[in-house]
Amino acid sequence: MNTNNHQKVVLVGDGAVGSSYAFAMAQQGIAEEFVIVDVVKERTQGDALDLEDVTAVTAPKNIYSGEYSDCADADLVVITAGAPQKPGESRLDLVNKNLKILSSIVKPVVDSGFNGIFVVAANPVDVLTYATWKLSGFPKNKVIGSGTSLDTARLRVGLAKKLQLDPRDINAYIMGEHGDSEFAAFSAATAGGKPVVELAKEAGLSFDDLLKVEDETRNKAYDIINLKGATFYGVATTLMRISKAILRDENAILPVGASLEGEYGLKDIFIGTPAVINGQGLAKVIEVPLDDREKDLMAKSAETLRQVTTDGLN
Ligand code: 6V0
Repeated sequence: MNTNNHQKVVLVGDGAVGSSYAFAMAQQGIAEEFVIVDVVKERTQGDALDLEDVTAVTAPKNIYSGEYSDCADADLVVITAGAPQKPGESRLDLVNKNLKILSSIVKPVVDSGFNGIFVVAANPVDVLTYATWKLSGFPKNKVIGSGTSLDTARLRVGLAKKLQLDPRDINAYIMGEHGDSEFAAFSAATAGGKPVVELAKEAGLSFDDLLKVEDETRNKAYDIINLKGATFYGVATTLMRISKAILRDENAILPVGASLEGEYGLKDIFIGTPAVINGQGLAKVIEVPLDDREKDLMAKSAETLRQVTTDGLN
C-alpha cells in the first residue's frame, strides 16, 4: 500500500466490465492514479481521454493508458480481461480460453515488481482467482475474487422488491460458486435485526417464494445476456465497492471470492462468502452459520468448482 496517500490502480481488460468499473471509480473519485491496460491499445487510449473528462466534475485524478510495468508501484490490479459468456454459455464453459488469457497477464504483472492486491472478475471467476493465486505466488489474503458480490447484489434487489425494503438494508448473501451452483443463505439473512424468513412470512410469502427469488438471482445473468448481450454495470459497481474497501482500509464485510482455510469444512479453494476486506486485502472470512440444506449446497458448489479447477489447471 502506498503510504503517501497517493493510490494507484491498474485495470487489465478494458471491455464492457472494465470500462464500466473505470467509470465507477472515476465517479466516486477513488484512487489518484488509474491506469488502463488491454491488448487493444486504441480502446485504452480512447477510454483514458473520455474518462479524464469525468475528473473535471468529480475529483482530480490521473487516468492513462499504460503497460504492465505500471503495476510496479500499484496498490491494486483489477483483472477483467477475458471472453464473456455468449447466450447459452455457462461461466464454467469459459475456463480454457480465459485461463490462457489470465496466464498472459499475471506473469508480467508479477514481473513488474507488483506487491499490492489482485482483484479478479473475469469468469469463471472462482477458478480464475485460484489460478491468479497459484500463478502469482502471492499470499492468499492478497488475491480476492469478485465471487458472489454481484449475485448478492442481485439477491438483495430481488428481496427488496418482494419485501418493499431498501436493498441496502437487507443482510443476505449468495454463497458458493459465482455460477449455476450458487445458493442463498436464507437461514442467516436478516433486515433490521429480523430474519428475512420471518419478514417474508409477514409479507404473505412462503419459503418457496424466497426460493423463487434465489432462482431468479441465479438466472439473472442469462436474462440480461439474452436481452443485451452482456452484463457489466452491476459487477463494475461491486468491484468499485471492493476496491474502495481495500484502498480506504475499511474493514468492510463484503461478499467476495475468498480463499478458505477450513471454514465450511473446505480448504484449497476460492469461493463466495462474506469476508472482512481492508488495506491488507482479505483480513478474515466470516463463516456464516448455515443450516443443513445450505451446508449441503455449499459442499456441492465447492465440488463443482473443484472439478473445473482441477481439470482446468492440469
Ligand atoms: P469484453 O467486453 O469482451 O472485454 C474483455 C476485454 O478483455 C477486451 O477489451 C479484450 O481486448 C481484453 N483482453 C482479452 N485478452 C486480453 C489479454 N490477453 N490481455 C489484456 N486484455 C485482454 O468482456 P466483458 O467486459 O463483458 O467481460 C469480461 C469478463 O468479465 C468476462 O470473463 C465475463 O464473463 C466476466 N464477468 C464477470 C462478472 C462477475 O460477476 N465476476 C460479471 C459479468 C462479466
